[in-house]
Amino acid sequence: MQRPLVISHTRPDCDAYGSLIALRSILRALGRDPQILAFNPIPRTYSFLERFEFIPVWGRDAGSDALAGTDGVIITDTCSYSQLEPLAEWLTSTTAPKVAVDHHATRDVPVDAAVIDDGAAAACLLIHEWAKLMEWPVDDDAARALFLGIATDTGWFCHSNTDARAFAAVAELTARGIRPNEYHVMVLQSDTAARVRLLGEALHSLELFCQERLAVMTLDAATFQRIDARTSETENVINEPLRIRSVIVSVLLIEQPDGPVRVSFRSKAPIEGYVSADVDVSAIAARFGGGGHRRASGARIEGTLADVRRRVVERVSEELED
Ligand SMILES: [Mn+2]
Repeated sequence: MQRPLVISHTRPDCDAYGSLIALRSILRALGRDPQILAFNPIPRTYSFLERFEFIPVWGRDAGSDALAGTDGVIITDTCSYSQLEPLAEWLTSTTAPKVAVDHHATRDVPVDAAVIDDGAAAACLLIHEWAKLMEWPVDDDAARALFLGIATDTGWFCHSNTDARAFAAVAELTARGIRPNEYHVMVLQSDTAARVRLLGEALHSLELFCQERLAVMTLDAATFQRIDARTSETENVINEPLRIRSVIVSVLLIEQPDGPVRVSFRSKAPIEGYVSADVDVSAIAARFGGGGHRRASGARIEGTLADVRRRVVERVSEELED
């Protein structure tokens, strides 16, 4: 691959943007001419990413012409057509070899080579380990991007995917001069007022089921309009009900003006003598045509908000009553 195209999932998170940024600089240092493409512009909640070199966006900065010289495709932080929609058709027809770098359990894109490990906390962790193994040069920008991907995908080193591997990687990256607190401020203390109001609306909608073990929040399209919030500003809202001692599963339903209801799932990992249930939310999401991780997953479900909500509550309740 001399001119690989590097892509990641739609509605990119910091792990997706971070892996694009890191792969671009690593590939360049290896003498290649990579082209990275994000499927959505950087949302205002991630404006700190503008401190990095420009990230071109499909449909805005690049179109089909851009695919012409591509002699390979690197897909990172996903490997599922449903998350690669804008190029899904092209991916099925191109003869360019494909490489996946992914830490998700669900996959349906056939690839020629893969760095896949669903035990890795982040795609950025896999890139860090891969580069280290191959002794590829990682410049300061790549290091910062990798740190961001790992820090955010582990929920700032709190989620159940946080492990020695993740800490070892961030220890090495931090030793290069990264100041974690600066990123904490940029990522977690840089919300718009609308986003915090959105959190308030979500909490206001909170309902508990199954002896308060299931938390369900709903955000309808009118709410987004009323408080001038965007659907890209819902990140982490779903984690808030997990503060409740009894809650094992948290569900957030988001009504999109046109299109299916977006449903996210989170579950607490079992802790001996403290959290008894072990709910695999990727399996629940898969039942609705979605996917993800055991503790964090999502699906897009056709139907009205009320109808989707009823079906989801029914399905998760079955799981919790087992
Ligand atoms: Mn990820």
